[in-house]
Amino acid sequence: MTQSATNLQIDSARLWDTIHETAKFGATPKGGVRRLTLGPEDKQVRDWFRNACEAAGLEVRVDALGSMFGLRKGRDMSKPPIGLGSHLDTQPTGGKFDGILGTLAALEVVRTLNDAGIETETPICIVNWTNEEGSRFAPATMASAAYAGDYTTDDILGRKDLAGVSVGEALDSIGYRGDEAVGARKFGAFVELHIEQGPLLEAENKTIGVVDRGQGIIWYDGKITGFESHAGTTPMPLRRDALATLAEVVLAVERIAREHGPNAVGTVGEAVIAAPSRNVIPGEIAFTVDIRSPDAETLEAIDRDLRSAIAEIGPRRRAEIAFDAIWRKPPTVFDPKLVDAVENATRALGYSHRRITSGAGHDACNLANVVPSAMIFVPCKDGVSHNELEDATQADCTAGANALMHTVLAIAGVAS
Ligand code: HGY
Ligand code: MN
Ligand code: MN
Repeated sequence: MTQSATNLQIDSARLWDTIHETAKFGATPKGGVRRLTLGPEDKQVRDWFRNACEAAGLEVRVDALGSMFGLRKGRDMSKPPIGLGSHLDTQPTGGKFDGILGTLAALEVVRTLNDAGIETETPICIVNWTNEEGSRFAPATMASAAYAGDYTTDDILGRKDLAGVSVGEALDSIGYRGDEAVGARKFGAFVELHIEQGPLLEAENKTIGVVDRGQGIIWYDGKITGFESHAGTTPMPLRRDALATLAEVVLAVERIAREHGPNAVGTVGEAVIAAPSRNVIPGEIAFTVDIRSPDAETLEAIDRDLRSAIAEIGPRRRAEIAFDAIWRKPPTVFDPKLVDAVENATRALGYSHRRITSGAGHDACNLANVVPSAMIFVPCKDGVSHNELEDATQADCTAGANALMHTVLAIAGVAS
């Protein structure tokens, strides 16, 4: 018996149970999730996801970078499927919703269509993209970026983590180096549901964010070389202190981002002293910088100002500062027609909503370069994410999944 698609609603309790069931893979004592890409916890959730997809009748394939695809047949298999999904890997201090909501909501859409006996005109394909977070291996969103042609598969397979393990070795260690060529699978469109990871929707009491743009991002790897020497015997004027030099760089990042605000941010998220010891003046430090703005010119201006600040700090502190941009993601403009489809589905469902720019990077921002793409946001508590306190409500997650489902139905069409 086919239920009418018009008033179809996802199974809220089942989605909520799924989110909390999979949160046990990498669960942390503080109630978060630590599931670094291609590690043992990621394998656990991948195996769970594969089984759930197969139980829902999907044909599951894995590509050469481990991205997972679950295909649900449509009446007209000659048409490229509509893609929906996100990522299952997390930050070291991750939460239960970042990426996970979008991937599990995609599964819930399939489960709901199955229960209702609805066949779509166009096939649909749910996706778990490998390594969206970019914490263990840089850059972030690497697999969808390779899918979109920004990197070769071999380049990404060779990227190494701090322990010197390559992406290829990590894929093999969990058995997820698939045989599908990266980018071979084409989509007719791609839609990603995600928590906002910012404060706007909650502050304005809006249920849905209709995402029309995404910030541009530049990531840098930096290395400061000073000179190790005795903390007790080296007079202050003679020191070449790499950590004190980094302190000036950190404050420059903050100052320059503020100067280019309000739509600009800058972060030094990693700093590793090569051979730390409390009575040795740090001689070598590796660090990272992340800058973002929705405006391409602002991003370039921050880049210029950062480089000139570093050119001044280094010589004055008699330290060499190597500073290389390793990832440049221009600002994203999502497909206007697909964004309208999200807004129409949201309005038809009666959810409060607003247009919004994504502050975070997402796989959909890469897909947008090769296929019409859009995103749907729901609020998260206090706008907090990349923190174990990350939280969202069942009602908002349900609303997001319903908006996702009706957007997909609108573009895929209902055959029966
Ligand atoms: O960094 C980002 O924006 C994403 O959350 N990985
Ligand atoms: Mn994410
Ligand atoms: Mn994230």
